[in-house]
Amino acid sequence: MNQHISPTDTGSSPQKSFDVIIVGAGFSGLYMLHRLRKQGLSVLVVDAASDVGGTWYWNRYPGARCDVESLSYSYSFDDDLQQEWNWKERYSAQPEILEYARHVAERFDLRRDIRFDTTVSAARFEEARGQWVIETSSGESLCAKLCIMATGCLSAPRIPDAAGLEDFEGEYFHTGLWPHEGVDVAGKRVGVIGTGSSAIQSIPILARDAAQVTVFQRTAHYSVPAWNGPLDPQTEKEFKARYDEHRQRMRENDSGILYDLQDINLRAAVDVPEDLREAEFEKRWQQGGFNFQNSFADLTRNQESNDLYADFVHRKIREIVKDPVTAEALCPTAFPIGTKRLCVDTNYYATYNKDNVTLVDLNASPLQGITKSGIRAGDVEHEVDVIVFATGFDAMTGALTNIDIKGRDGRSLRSEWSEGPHTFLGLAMAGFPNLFTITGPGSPSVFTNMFVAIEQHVDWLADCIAFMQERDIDVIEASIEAQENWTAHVGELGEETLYPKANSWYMGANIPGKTRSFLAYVGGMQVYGDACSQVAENGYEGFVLSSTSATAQAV
Ligand code: NA7
Repeated sequence: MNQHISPTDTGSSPQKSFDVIIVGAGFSGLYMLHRLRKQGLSVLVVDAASDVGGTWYWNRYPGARCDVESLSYSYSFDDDLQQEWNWKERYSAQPEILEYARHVAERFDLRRDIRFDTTVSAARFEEARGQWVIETSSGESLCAKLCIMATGCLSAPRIPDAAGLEDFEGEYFHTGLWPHEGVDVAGKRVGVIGTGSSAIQSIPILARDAAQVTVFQRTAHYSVPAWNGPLDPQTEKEFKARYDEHRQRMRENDSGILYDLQDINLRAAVDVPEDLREAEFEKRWQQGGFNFQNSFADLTRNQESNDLYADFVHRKIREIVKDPVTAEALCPTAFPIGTKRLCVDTNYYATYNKDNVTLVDLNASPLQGITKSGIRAGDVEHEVDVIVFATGFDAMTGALTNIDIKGRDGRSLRSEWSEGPHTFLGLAMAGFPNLFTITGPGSPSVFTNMFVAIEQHVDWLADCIAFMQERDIDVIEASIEAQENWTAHVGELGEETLYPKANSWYMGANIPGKTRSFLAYVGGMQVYGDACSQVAENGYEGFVLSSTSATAQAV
């Protein structure tokens, strides 16, 4: 595939034509570059950011931290890398994860093939040339035979329409676009809009530093304690001694995550006597993190069991939060627990016991808009100096539909997805030849440890591209039949769960006007990985492969 293209040296040359262009220099893009380079391909990565890291480059809000434990949330592809890198805490904070991304970029000499500060505005497939043409915001055109969107699941931040924001005389920030120099809130009055994971992580830190924090809550979210702390060197040593085995177990379970005890309790919560059930909830609560969800097997499938989980957390909230009105407002009731991503916190609920923290329940006092000096909810104006929009993302599809992607015959991905995304395996779309997505909609992505999902996709894609190289295949495209069958399957699996009961970003329901659909594959990482392997073993069944070369082998 690369014989017509000169070797890449993007650092110094104005080269504009490549075998592969990868959009995004987060953990997907970095590993994809590493793999494809080893296959002798000329590869360029472009990213809007000024450095590597993707999500972890942008999300620098106070308290930003991964909700998957450090020893699991990292690459497994290089044993020296995983042995040598030492994590500081049980759950890594954003600066450390960003440092890890930088370390990987250095270690594998990746930067020379990455063009930073380059936003991709459009990508179109030119059928006659068999090339993707990538337009950047600087007006430059780049082209490549293959285009891989490594654009992330939570990378299109969204500030909701807030009447009057333009008149606000203070400062405002979105958590996902936090200034790199930080924000000094000392002595200031801060208003936080939103109570999802980003808010739940940042509120305790803001409350420590600011004079006053007022939290504007539309929907109370469930959070479990992280019990974060320094990573015990002995634990790390023992884990690393069996890293390969642990990684294999991660790939072979639904969530891609390992826990201390565990694993998932296979009984249904409703089938267990109350005292044993309480003991199980309590044990998992004391372990911290997502393991709480594994107390029983039917959390997201049985409303009756789900209610028992919810009741346990409600009681915890009432125990922690001293003011009964605030405690009641913090008890989530609008959706089954677990159907919006569970938050993992450090002192979130206890923060409401501080004198300088106030909760405004937007159900009782709806958000009216922003004034010159604050936020109006109901008939009260709350004066603030800083507004923090912890209002989330156009998740799963936003980073892709923000790019004007045009496939065969000029068809637009935005239009094709106006009623929800249709993909084959979350990897490819019919009508968009030689275009791939890493952790795209319809793949497990956010339902698993992202590193497990990323490595599985990148490995699969690298093998697929090697297959194309070996056989002189120029064009690969998902068939419409395979795509529609897969999309229906993703939706059907979702409908068997309680997830559709929540207005969550998993369902596309957090964005006004976005069609409600099930955006990720809920069948588990291993089942999904097997399905991908099967497709490859059957000669990329479900894809149409073609070649312009007379020497190409039939497939
Ligand atoms: P989330 O989880 O989408 O949370 C966004 C929050 O912002 C949520 O509480 C929303 O309330 C709230 N929101 C959004 N729009 C509005 C308006 N217009 N008015 C009031 N409140 C609003 O985003 P995060 O950044 O916290 O977390 C995203 C993921 O990153 C998280 O799941 C982890 O995986 C890491 P709503 O619930 O929609 O009523």
